[in-house]
This record gives sequence, structure tokens and C-alpha cells, in this order.
Amino acid sequence: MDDTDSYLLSFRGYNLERNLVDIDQLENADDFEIRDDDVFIVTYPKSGTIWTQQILSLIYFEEHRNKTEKVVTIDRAPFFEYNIHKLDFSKISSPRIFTSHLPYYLVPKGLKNKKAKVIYIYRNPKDVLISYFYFTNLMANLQATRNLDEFLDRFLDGKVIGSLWFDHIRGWYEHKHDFNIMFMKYEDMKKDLRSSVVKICSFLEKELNEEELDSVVKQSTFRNMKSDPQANYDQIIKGEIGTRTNDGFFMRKGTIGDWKYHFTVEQSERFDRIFQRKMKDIPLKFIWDINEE
Ligand code: PPS
Repeated sequence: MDDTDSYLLSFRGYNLERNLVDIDQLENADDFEIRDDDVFIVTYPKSGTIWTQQILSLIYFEEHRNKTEKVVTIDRAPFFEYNIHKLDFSKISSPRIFTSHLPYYLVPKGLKNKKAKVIYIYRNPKDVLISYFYFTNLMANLQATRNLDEFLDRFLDGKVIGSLWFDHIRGWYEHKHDFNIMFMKYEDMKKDLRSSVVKICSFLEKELNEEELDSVVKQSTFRNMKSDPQANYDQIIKGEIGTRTNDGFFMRKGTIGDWKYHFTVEQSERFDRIFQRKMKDIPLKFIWDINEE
């Protein structure tokens, strides 16, 4: 890696954020005690992580839903490999929700007991890329790029946190039989949030009444999360980690197909060629456009 990549730490071939990663946690992941009722939200960066953290926090914790307890989602559903607030995971009472960007081969072996659950959220990678481009330019701890072409190269080289998008999704998809895992699309959540929440509840075996369901859906819309300090990470990225400017947000746009306003035809065709080659044997469906069925 060159100097510009000094914020990246490569661990067993996978790139993490050097200053935030809890390396002990990662090195000892195989010994981490998984409980049967643990849930892991797994994503490639910029695919709907915070959104799913909020949805699960609302489903699991009445105090979160009713706002009777002020706990930010990052502490309700902490990152396994980025334990920013140094929580003692063994002391968290069940059910625990963890969040992770790790590839399948770095998560705790105990997840293969197939009792603990994994929810893998994926998003069309052109929108992931645009979201990531803005995010790396916003965050003071990440490598900024001058233009989309430059970021496209980095993304396609896997020189970002999370490494190569194609490897991440392929790895999890091909090893899905080792886990109790459900795959969900960001775009399906966007198109029909209520049905997506119902689907998540069913996978988690959590029964909510209509009123509770309404509350989960309402509090996890883009608009409501953007104005909810408990949900939107503003405090963390601006206060604790640091941004380059004050006018960018973690909750940026939250739409399907924003890539169309950014990619040139040439960039899009280049991406499509690589996508078709690398994904041809992965039968997951992708939604690239809001009007697509
Ligand atoms: S991270 O840094 O990996 O944790 O980022 P992540 O949370 O995975 O992705 C951030 C993008 O998700 C969008 N987002 C949402 N979209 C729709 N509805 C809701 N409620 C929602 N919450 C977060 C967020 O806006 C980022 O996407 P972009 O395209 O940049 O807006």
C-alpha cells in the first residue's frame, strides 16, 4: 500500500480503518462467545447499515421505540470490529445486536452454530460507490479523492474500507449455508419499508402489534432518521471522529439510482462490464432504478 492508504489496515487480506479498529477483537474473533440469540447485521459499507441498526434497535428495544431511554443506535447495535465506545460485549444483556462490515471468514466461528442470526443487507453497487465517494470526501479520517474517476479506480481496486465489494458479497453468498442468514436489498426496504420490517421481524421471530410496527416504520424513514440525533450518527461523525466540512451528512440522500446523476456513460459501461463478469454466477437480484420492479 502507498502513503495515501495509511488509514487502511490490511488484516488477512481485508481492509479496515486503522485508527478505529479493535485489533484484539479481530484477532480473537474465533474465541468470541456467540449466544444463540445474537444477531449480526452484516453489510459492505454504505449499503444500509445505520438504517438496519435503527430498525433492529426499534424492533428489539421498547425504550428505543418509545424514546424513554436515550441511547444512540451505535451503542444499541455496536460494530463488532469497531468498538468505538469500548463496550464490554460480554456484559451486554441478551438479545445482543452486533453490526459488522467483515467478510464471512473473519466473523466469529460461533456464528456457524446457525442459531445466532445474520442479516446481510446489500445495495446496488453503483449507488454504494456514489455514497462512498461522498463519505470518504466528508470524513477527516478517510482518504479523499478529487473526482469520481479517481474514486472509481480505488473502489474497483478494493482500496477502501471493506476491500472489494465483489469479494464481500460473493463470499457471504457462497457461504450462506454455513450461517443462519437472510439477505435483504436496500432497495426493497426503500420501496416498501413496512413489508421489509415485517420480513425482518419474521426472521428474528419477533412479534410486534400493528401500533409497534407503525412506530418502527415511522422512526426508520430517511426523513425521520435524518432529524433524530439518536439515529443519524451526526454526533459521532462530527463530534467524535471529525469531518472535513460541516455541511455534509451521514444521512445524505437515501435514494435509489443517484448514480445516474454522477456516472458518465463511459464510467457506467466500464462498471457494467466488470459487474457482469464478476457477478455472472451469483443469482442475487439488483435494483438500479427506482422504477424497476
Ligand atoms: S456505513 O458508513 O457503512 O455505516 O454507511 P451505511 O449506513 O451502510 O450507508 C449509508 C447510506 O444509507 C443511507 N440511509 C438510508 N437510506 C434510506 N432510508 C434510510 N432510513 C436510510 N438511512 C441511511 C444513507 O443516506 C447513505 O446513503 P446515501 O446514498 O449516501 O444517501
